[in-house]
Amino acid sequence: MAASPALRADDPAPGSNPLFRDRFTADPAPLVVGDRLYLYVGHDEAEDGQMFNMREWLVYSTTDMRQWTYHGPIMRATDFKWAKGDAWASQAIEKDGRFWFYAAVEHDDTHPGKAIGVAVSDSPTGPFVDARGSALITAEMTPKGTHSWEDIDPTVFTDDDGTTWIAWGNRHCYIARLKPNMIELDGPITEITPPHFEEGPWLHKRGDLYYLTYASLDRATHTNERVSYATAPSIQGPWTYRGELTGSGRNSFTIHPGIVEFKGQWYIFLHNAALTIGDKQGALGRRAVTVEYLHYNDDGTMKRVEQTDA
Ligand code: FUB
Repeated sequence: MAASPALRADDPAPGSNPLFRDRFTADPAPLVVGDRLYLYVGHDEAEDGQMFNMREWLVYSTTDMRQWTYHGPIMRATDFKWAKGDAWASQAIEKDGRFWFYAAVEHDDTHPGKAIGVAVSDSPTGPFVDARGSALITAEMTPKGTHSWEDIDPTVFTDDDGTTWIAWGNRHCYIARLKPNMIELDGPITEITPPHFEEGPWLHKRGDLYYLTYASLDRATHTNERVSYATAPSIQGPWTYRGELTGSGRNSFTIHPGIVEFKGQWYIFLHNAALTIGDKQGALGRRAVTVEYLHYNDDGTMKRVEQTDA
C-alpha cells in the first residue's frame, strides 16, 4: 500500500486531502483501538449517470495520521442476507473485546426501504458477519418519514455508564438505547431532530458535553450540505443548536462528518468530490474522504472548520 499524503499534527495548516487517491471513498467513520485509528468507509463506484453504486465497506488504519494501511473490504451489503445492496454509511464500535458494525443497506421487499443492520467481528478489520440475521431497524419502526431512505446513517456511542446508544436518520433524527447484547433495541425510539438536520448524525462526548454533529441542509439558502451541530448536558438532551461548523463540501452535495480524538488531537473526517481518478471525475457517487483538525473553544463550542485541499 502506497503511503498517503502526510498529515502532520504540528502543521499550521492540516495536511493533504483527499486521504486516499486510488479509489473513491465516502461516509468516513473513525474508531480508535489502542494506538491505531481505523477508518471505515463506503466504496463509491458510480458510473456516469448513476447516483450511487456502493457494494462494500472498506477499512484503512494509521498510527500517525500520515501512513495509512489499506485492509480491504470488510463486508458487502449483500452479506446481510435480507438486504438487496447499497452499502451506505456505517460506524463500528468496540464493546467487550468485540467489534460491532452498524450499517445502512437497502432491505429486500419484505421491509421495503433502507434499513440498518448490525454485524460483528473479533477484529476491527473483520471479516464481519451479520449478528442478528435480520435488520435492527426497518422503515416500519419510524413511520414518520415520507421517503424510503429515512433509516440510514447509524452512529453509535457508549456513555460513561456503559450504555450504548444508536442514532440515525434522514430528515428526521432518531435515537434509541441498545441492549448490552448490542443487537437489540432497549426501549423506545425517540426523535431528536435538530435544526436543518439532513443526515449523517455523529455522537461524541468531550468533557461533560455531548455533541450531535450532522450533515445539515438549509433548504432556503443552500444547495449543498454543510456540517452543523448541537450540544447537550446528557445523551438524552436537551439538545441546543450551535450552528454551522463548516461550509459546504466540494461538489458532492453530501458531506458526512465523523469525529474522533486520537493521540490528544481531535479530528473531523468528511468527504467531497474533488478527486479525479483517470477519466473518472469526482461526483455525487464518486467521493473522497478528507480529514481536518478540530478545535474547541473554552465554552465547549467547536471552532469553525475550514476544508483544505492538497
Ligand atoms: O453514501 C450514501 C449516503 O450519502 C449516506 O448514507 C449519506 O450520509 C450520504 O453521504
